[in-house]
Parts: sequence; C-alpha cells; structure tokens
Amino acid sequence: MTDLQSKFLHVYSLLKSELLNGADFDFTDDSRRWVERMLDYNVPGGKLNRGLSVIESYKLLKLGKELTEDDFFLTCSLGWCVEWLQSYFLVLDDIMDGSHTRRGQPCWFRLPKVGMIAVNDGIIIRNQISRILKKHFKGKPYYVDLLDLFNEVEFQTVHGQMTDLITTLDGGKDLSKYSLSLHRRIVQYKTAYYSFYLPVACALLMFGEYLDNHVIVKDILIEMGIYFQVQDDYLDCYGEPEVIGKIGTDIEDCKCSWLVAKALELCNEEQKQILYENYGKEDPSCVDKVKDLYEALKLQDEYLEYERTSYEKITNLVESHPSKEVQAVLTLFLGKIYKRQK
Ligand code: GPP
Ligand code: MG
Ligand code: MG
Ligand code: MG
Repeated sequence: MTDLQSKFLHVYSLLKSELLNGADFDFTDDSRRWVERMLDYNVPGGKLNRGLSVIESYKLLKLGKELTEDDFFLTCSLGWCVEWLQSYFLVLDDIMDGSHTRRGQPCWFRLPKVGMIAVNDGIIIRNQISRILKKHFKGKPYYVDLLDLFNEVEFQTVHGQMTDLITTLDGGKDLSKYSLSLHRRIVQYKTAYYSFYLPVACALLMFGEYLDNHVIVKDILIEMGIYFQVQDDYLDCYGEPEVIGKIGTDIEDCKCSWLVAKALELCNEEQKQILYENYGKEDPSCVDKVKDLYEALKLQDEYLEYERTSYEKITNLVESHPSKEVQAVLTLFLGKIYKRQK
C-alpha cells in the first residue's frame, strides 16, 4: 500500500466515526454495529482509483505544490464521497444484476443476514454523502455546486442504469435492438459520468473553477469512461475472477455488452441464429455456445483493435487541450486504465 493510500484510508476511519458518533441519529449499539459493518464491507475494499483521483487531480492543478493539511483532508473527503457513491451503486447494481461476488467476496445482499436489507443500506450509503458534504463543505463558496454535481451525476447514472435494465428486459426476447450505438449510450450514462467526470469535477470545484468552463474536459473524460466500460464488458467474459474480484454475468443476464453488440455486427445469419438461441440463458451449455461464437468471430482481436484506436483517439484529444495542467490530469487518468486487467 502506498503512503497516499494509507493516509486516504485513515480519513475513511475519521469520516465513518463522525457518521456513527454524530448527533444526527440516535444509534443503539446494534444499529451502530450494523452500519459500521455494512460500510466496512462495502465502501473501502475497491481499487480506490476514483477516490484517489480527486486528490491527485487537485495536486496537479496546484502544480504539484504540497497541500495544506486542511486541503488534504478536504480532497480526501471528496474522494471518499466519490467512493461512497460508487459503493451505493454497486450494492444496488449487484441485486439488479443477480451477481454473486464483488471485490473478491460475496455481494452484500448475498449474506444470509442481509438479503433485501441491502436495498435500504444502499440508500443509507447515498444519504451519508450529503452528511459528509454538509459537515465539511457547508459555507465554502462551491458548496452548492458540489451538491448539484453529485445530484446531476447520480441522475445521469440511474438513467443509464435504467436504459441498461430495460434493454435487457426487451433483449430477453429480441436482440435486434442491440447495437454499438445503443451500447455507447448506456455506458456513457451508467458509468462514465460518475467514474471519470465526477472525480475531476470535484477537484476543479475545490480549485475554484466553474464547471461550465470545462465542457471539453468533460467530453474527454466521458470518452475515457466509455472506453473503461468496454474494458469492463470485456473482462466480464475474459477476465480472471480472482483478479477482477467478480464473476461475470453479462451473457446470462442478456446485457447489451460491447462483446455482443460487436458480435452482432460481425456475424452471418447462421451465427446470428446461434446467438439468438443461446444469449441470455442461465444454462452453462448456452453460455459456452455464446463464448465459442465469440471465439469464432475473433472478438478478442477486435477488442485489441478497439483498445488501440480508442487510446489513440483519446490521446489526441488530450494533447489538443490548451492547458498543460489539465493535460496532466487527463493523462494520469488514461494511464490508470490503459490495458487494465482488473
Ligand atoms: C456498471 O455496470 C455500472 C454501475 C455499477 C452503475 C450502477 C448504477 C446504479 C444506479 C445502481 P456493470 O453492471 O457492468 O458493473 P459490474 O460489472 O461491476 O457489475
Ligand atoms: Mg453489475
Ligand atoms: Mg449492471
Ligand atoms: Mg460489468
């Protein structure tokens, strides 16, 4: 673990302790224990990329100058707000996707004593973000913009998730609507805003910038977010569960994944029939047939080609940005995800 990671985790403990010991809610010992266990299980166990990015981005905007203790704590708190948001989405997404594992452990709702309490737990996690922001940012000139940012990004994400889910519902019967353009629309909303735009937007707000002046940065980050979710779709099928910490369910769930959208673009009539007959079924032999078809269509090579062109396109966009500091922030993000295996 790096020094930054351990300092960041220390701030997690402080924020958690404030939430559990504050006067906002009259916890009993049992309820405090529940929330603490729920948070420890769901919030800090990921790669922490999104959260750490807030701190790293802010440092780059400050031209690498050492942050004051106050500023460091605030950037960490914002980083945790992004991680809290992610955790809220994942707890609920795993229920909706019927997933089994997350971050190398059973999904929260799969624990025998949890079940559908996880729905409310997800909502608690979301509400805690507002408490953290209120406690540490109320009175800052950018407080209202910060609240607005989290609300907007949540709005975009839940609408992306809705599109993902209703597409899947239809798709159970009809793959004809699946396409790369529909895929792009889904992933832009369900993943890119909260995973890529949000951390940088937090850093920009703290730095005193107006987000309206950074539309180009936003567009570039959205491109990166789309690329990131294509990787997620690829890893769902081809990643090592021990490495990615989750077992893929996209084929069984009939998801409009990049792989199936690409396959539909490449396949002939006979192959299309195989896809229609086997995609979206729990039966492992159906899943195997879909995977064999992916193999026949050389989808792994197609993915490598996508990765190459996408990286090139994003690099060009980054290099065309007028500010060197902003370029540094964007390059940092791209470096974190290029050719990722988890
Ligand atoms: C990733 O989809 C998108 C999310 C986790 C956002 C969920 C949004 C909600 C409003 C709940 P995914 O299902 O492919 O992610 P994973 O592969 O990690 O399950
Ligand atoms: Mg999922
Ligand atoms: Mg999902
Ligand atoms: Mg996925």
